[in-house]
Amino acid sequence: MKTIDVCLSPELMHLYTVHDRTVVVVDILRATSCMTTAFAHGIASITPFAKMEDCLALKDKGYFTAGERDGKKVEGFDLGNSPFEYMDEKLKGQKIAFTTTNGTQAIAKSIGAQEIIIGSFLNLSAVADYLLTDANNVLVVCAGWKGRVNLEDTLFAGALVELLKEHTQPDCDAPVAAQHLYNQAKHDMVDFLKDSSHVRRLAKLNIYKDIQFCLTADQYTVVPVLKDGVLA
Ligand code: 3SL
Repeated sequence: MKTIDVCLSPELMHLYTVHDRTVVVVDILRATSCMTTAFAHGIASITPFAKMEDCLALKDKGYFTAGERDGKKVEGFDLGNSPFEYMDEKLKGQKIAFTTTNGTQAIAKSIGAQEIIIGSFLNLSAVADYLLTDANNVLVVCAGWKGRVNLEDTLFAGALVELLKEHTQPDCDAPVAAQHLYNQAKHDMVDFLKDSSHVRRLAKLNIYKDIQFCLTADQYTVVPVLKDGVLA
C-alpha cells in the first residue's frame, strides 16, 4: 500500500525525502486556492517564484504579475491574492508570474519531488482521485506562515488523509493528527478557524468572503501540476 505523510511546515522539509513522492503543496489561505481558481477559469500557466524580483522581471514580458506580501498586493503587480481576482475573463489563456509569502516558498522547497501538484479545498476530491492514478507515495507540504504551522493547511492535509484512508497508510503521526483535527472541524470549518492566526490576520484586511470561499470543498476539478518550473 502506498504511504501518506504530512510536512506541517516547509521548515521541516529536511526531514523528508521527496524524490520518490508526489508532493501536494497546500496554502489554503490563499495561494493554492488562487492557483486552483485561476486554472479552473482558464489561465494557461502559472510560474511560481519565491522572490518578488524574479516575478517582477517578467512584468511586461507577456506575463501578468501576481501575488502578495503579508497578505497585501505587491506594489506594481497586476493582481493580488484573492481567488475572486482569478475568475476574470481577461486572464483566460494568459500566463501569470506568481509570488506569495508562503505558498510559492513551499513550492520552491518541494523541488526535486517525483511530482508536484497543487491542492486546496476547492479541488480536494480531484486531488485525491489524481493521487490514486499512480503508485507514488504522497507527501502533503503545508505552507504554514513564515515557517510556523497553521490550522487551515493542516485541516486540508487531514481531509486528504481521510479521503485516501482505504488506499494509503500514514508514515508517521502527522497525518493521523491532521485527520483527527479535520474530523473535529469538518462540520463548520469557518467556525473552527475563527480564532486561527491567519484568519485573524486576514480579517484585519476585511476579506471574509475569501476565507469562506477558500474553505469550500470541491468547486473545481482541475489539478495544477508543476513541470519544468511551470504550473499547467
Ligand atoms: O502566504 C501566502 O502564500 C498567502 O497566500 C498569504 S495571504 O493569504 O495572501 O495573506
